[in-house]
Amino acid sequence: MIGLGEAESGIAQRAEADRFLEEVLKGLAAPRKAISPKWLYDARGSALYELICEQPEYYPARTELRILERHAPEIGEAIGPDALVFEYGVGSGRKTQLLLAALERPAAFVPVDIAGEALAAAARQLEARFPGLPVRPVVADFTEPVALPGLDLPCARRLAFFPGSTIGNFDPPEAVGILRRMARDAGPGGGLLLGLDLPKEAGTLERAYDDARGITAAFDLNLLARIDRELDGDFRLSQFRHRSLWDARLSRVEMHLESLQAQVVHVAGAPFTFREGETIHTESAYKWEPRAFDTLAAIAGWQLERAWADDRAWFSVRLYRR
Ligand code: AVI
Repeated sequence: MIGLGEAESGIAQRAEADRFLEEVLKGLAAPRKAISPKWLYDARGSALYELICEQPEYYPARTELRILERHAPEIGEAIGPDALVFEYGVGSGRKTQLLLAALERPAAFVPVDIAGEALAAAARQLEARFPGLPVRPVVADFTEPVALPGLDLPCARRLAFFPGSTIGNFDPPEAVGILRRMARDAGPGGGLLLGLDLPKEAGTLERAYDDARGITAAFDLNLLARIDRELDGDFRLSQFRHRSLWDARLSRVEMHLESLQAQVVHVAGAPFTFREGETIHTESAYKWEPRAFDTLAAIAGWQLERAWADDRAWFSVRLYRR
């Protein structure tokens, strides 16, 4: 694995813990409390996210998978042979397997993720499924502007793969930064295959982020459990509830944790006061009109080449070229 040795990995983990503390203290002290969604994904959070993807209300995962299944041959043809594929963030691996199976002679696969263990497991699974395919995992935070190793692997073209509508979890300026970084990684003539969730009726969107079984609520509340465990917090989970809200003006679903009473919570010894009904904003999921997103992608150097959607036009898989 292209990544860190044991000592460096210990240092990296401590730096990550410091950043978590710093961001939580800053986010809870802000006039409108907010914590970045990236902290939702500890081991339990990642497992809960996989479960969310199986809930009937959470349409994005299965809709994207169906588009990839249905159009795999055309997608493979549009990308072309001998492609070196980068994937930013590892998921359950089903989409990756579909893509790699659709490609003619993929040159290599380079998954990029901050979670080293999940990355190594995903790499082993792919090596078993595609014998002979070079798989070179890179432990890195893809939201940071760091150049990737693995760019020197021989190939006819490079493809950045960014499924799941994860781009929707970033505010537009951050999204441009990430798309620019991918454009740099892909190089001239490179491609970007991206999953994009589209705006739709408010109820459908709010239910997708607040399923009846309470899996999304558990995923959101797990952030407080993580703060208690890792940052010496004293959040009482029973005193907060999960909420999902569609903001039509900003075209985004927001996840919030709402305080059920006036209370004081401590993190690493620092007190934070909550009013009854006050919330911590924990995630935004932007739902982009395709044309508006293409304009954003163009700012980062990407031109739309092809797009595929489901019959209801709820989700789009888009191929861009540099
Ligand atoms: C990872 N990301 C694309 C998911 C989304 O739909 O925004 C995260 C998620 N949050 C709640 N449900 C799913």
